[in-house]
Amino acid sequence: MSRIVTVAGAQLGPIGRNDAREDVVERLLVLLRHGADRGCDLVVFPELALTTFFPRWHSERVGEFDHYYETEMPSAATKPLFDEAQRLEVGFVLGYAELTPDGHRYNSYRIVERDGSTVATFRKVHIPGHESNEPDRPFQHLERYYFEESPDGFGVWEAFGGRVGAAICNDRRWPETYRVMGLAGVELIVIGYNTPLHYAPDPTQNALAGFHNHLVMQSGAYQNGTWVVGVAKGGNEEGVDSLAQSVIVAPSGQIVAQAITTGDELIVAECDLDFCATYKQTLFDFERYRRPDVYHAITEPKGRSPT
Ligand code: CDT
Repeated sequence: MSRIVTVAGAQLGPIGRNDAREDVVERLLVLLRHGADRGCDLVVFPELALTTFFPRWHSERVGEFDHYYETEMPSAATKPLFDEAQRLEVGFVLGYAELTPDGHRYNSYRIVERDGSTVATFRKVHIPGHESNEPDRPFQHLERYYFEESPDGFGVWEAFGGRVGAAICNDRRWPETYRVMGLAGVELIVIGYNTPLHYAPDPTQNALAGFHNHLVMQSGAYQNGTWVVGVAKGGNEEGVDSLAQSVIVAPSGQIVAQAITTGDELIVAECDLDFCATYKQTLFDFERYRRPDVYHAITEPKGRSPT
């Protein structure tokens, strides 16, 4: 049986701070139907795909921004997306801000199968930026004010005929993200991101944003023998330029599809999950070649290791 999964990265352009959820969902539906027309099994949307990237603003109380969070999924506004995807028999991955009934706030990714069933809800592990207002910045990156770190870590789930994992934005920069999922046999990792092109703590990195984006996803794919789908919310959103350049990366580390705009755009690739074995059973045969006996510093508590 073929294990080819046709995957779309559904890149989004900017979402305004006052855009209605219903209007955003209409944009998602256009991309979803476009994906169905191109024979896709799975359409991957970016991080925080229903709202503007609100951590760029400070609010006196976190609760002032409750309207940017989802308290149920699907909600009345997002149900049309779930219904249409099920009708079209297309799976999808949706990024949103989650406010749980007991008051926890997560940056979340819902993975939905072609039959409408929920595969998993992944919560962002590495939360970047800062905890309190820093008015000297041209814009804030207050993710550490608005979101908690996932208590669950990374998962790999049986879905779409293979082993699927997820990460969100800053997670993609960390090698442990891919390796933890690689150790669980991941074959397809979906990643959504919002990456401002200006990095206030060290603007010398600005010119390298596109390079670093591809560097980490290509190396993560190659070193773990997995497909990686990286999907941006790009363009100029409320005055802040964000990286686009969504990509689909093969287990060889090669980019097989890339967005050419900074707006709503679908990129598509036929991902042969059996191609993962080409790398998992040779150069990166973990059972044969890894040396976890000398990697202990990786899981030691924070702080410089003596070795
Ligand atoms: N959304 C997100 O995680 N963005 C970060 C921005 C850099 S940290 C201020 C990223 O790693 O792309």
